Amino acid sequence: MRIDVVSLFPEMFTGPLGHSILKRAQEDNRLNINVTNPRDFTYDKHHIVDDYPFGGGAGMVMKPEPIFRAVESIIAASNIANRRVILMCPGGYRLDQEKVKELASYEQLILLCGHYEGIDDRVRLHLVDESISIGDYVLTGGELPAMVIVDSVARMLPGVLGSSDSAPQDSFYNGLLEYPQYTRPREFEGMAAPEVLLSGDHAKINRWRNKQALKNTLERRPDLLKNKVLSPDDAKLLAEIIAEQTGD
Ligand code: 4GS
Repeated sequence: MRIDVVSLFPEMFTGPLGHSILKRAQEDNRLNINVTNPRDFTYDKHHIVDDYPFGGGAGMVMKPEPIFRAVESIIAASNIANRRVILMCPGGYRLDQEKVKELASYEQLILLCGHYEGIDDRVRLHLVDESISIGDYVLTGGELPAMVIVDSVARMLPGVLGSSDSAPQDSFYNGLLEYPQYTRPREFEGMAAPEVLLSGDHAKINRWRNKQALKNTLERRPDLLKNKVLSPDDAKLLAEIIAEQTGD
C-alpha cells in the first residue's frame, strides 16, 4: 500500500513514522509513505499557501490551488487507480475499526491535512472522496489525525504485525474490548494474577478470556454490544455475567 500525506509540516511525520512497526513495515516494502508539502506547489515569490477568508472573520484559510496541484502531481506520479482522497476534518465520518479495515483495502490513500482555520471548501467539494474525523474535539491541524489513520491502517496490512494473529486478538477486531493480560510475576506486592491463566487448561482459559472481554465491554462500552450479533457461546457467557451482577 502507498499512503501520501499532504501537509504544510512534513517534519511532523518523521518521528512517529520512523519507529517500531511502522518503520519495519516501510523497510519491508509493505507500506510506502510519502509526504508532500503544498508549499512546493506555489509559484509566487513568497510561496503563499493561505489567505484571508472571503466574507471576513478571524484566521486564515488554506488556498485551493497548491492543494489541487499537490494532489494532481501525486496522482500523476503514482499511477494507481484504486485510491481514496481523504480530508481530515471534524465534520467527517468518525473513525472506527470497520472504516480502518475498509481503508486498508485501497492501494493508495491520499490524506489531506488542514491547518489554520480551514481549507477552501472547493477542496472538499471537488477533490476529496470522503472526510474523516478522529473524534469530537478540535486540533490545531490534520497531521495528528493523518498519523492515526496511517498507524491504524498499517497494522491491518498483511505481514505488518509480527505475530500473524495479533490483529484478530485485539480490541474492536471482533467488536468487543480486549480481555485483560498478565505476565510474571505470579504475585506482585500481594496482587495475584488470575489462577485460571496458570492452569494450562486452554479451553478454560479461552472461555475465561471471552467472558472477561464481554464483561469489560458490558461495563465500560455497553454501546458496542447494541448492534453486535453474539455467538451462542458468547450469549451464554453474557447471560452468566448478567446473572452474577444481579446476584441470581
Ligand atoms: C480533526 C479531528 C481536527 C480542525 C484542523 C480545525 C485545523 C482541525 N481532524 N479529526 N482546523 N478532530 N482538525 O480537529 O480530524
